[in-house]
Amino acid sequence: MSHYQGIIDRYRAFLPIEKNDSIITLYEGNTPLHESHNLRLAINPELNIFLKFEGLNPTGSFKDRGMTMAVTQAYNAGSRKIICASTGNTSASAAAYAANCGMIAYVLIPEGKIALGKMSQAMRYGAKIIQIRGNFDQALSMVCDIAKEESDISLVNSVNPFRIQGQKTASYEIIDELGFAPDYHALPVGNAGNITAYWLGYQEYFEKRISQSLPKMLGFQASGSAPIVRGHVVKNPETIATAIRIGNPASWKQAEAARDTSGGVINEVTDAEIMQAYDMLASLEGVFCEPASAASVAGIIKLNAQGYFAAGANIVCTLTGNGLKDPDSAMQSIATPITVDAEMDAVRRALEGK
Ligand code: AN7
Repeated sequence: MSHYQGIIDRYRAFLPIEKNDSIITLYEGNTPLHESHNLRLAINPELNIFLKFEGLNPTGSFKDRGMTMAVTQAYNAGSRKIICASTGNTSASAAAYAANCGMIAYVLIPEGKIALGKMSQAMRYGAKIIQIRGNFDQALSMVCDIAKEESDISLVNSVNPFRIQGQKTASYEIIDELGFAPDYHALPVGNAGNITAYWLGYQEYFEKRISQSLPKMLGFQASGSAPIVRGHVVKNPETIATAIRIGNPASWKQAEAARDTSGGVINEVTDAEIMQAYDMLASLEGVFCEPASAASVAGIIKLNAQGYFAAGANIVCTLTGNGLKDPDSAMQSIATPITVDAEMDAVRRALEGK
């Protein structure tokens, strides 16, 4: 078949996949690289700002790139059970890929701290969901222990190297589409798997001379959940961007290495800055991402205000998840629509703002 078959099929030569492996795919990847115009004008007309909209993956987040790899590997190794801790998106993705190949997905989530859309996805895909009275970091520590003790259960958090392998394909797509690597790549940082994966992808294309330069990696944590910025574990992380409410990232060292080797930065953005960028993306550009995703754009707004970027810089921001995931955040701090009688006069008056 010649139609699009997902990231493993497209980038098989760059991935640890055996010839006879059955591929578990939901046709993830191949997401748009949106060239911003109104947003760019609002931030700095001298910058070129591209948005890699990962919210258009099959379960609505970038996790699908990693999950097709992790689940394919587990399935072909004979495993029929997977487990993960999650702030929401990983659980939705794991549940979907497990459903697709008849596996059981166990997910541990922090009670009350995952967005409604993600919770409803994990439930409908049929995951076995356990809510804990605790946070993501505690959930991750527990699932790591369980996977160590139970040899028939495969761990699919990003500590699983196959997740990173899948997620690096987003960098390939960007270079394949632009024809060059951007000068800067900005993304939100939670457990720090994705910044690790993007940096790996950029380095591989550079080493193979497919691209001629490397971007500076710019990672952004929410101020209330910014362990890498602070230089120590945050015991009780808080942020409106629940996806990145993480106080002890598993790939901490790798994120620092990506920052330092690329000459980039890992910085923080406040919840207010995140929500402002979230609003700008939707209302100026027509791109609706979830709050955590907007941390990438909030971050470049902050750096731009400090004079960080030279004119003409090419910047790619990853928008990691879809705005529809989190209707509660969407309905916050915004005027609710008015209701009128179903009569033309009433509707006309409303149109005129009376
Ligand atoms: C929308 O789902 O950790 O730095 O358990 O859902 O690779 O962790 C989600 C993370 C950014 C941070 N944006 O990525 C989970 C989880 C969104 C996310 C991140 C997440 P990493």
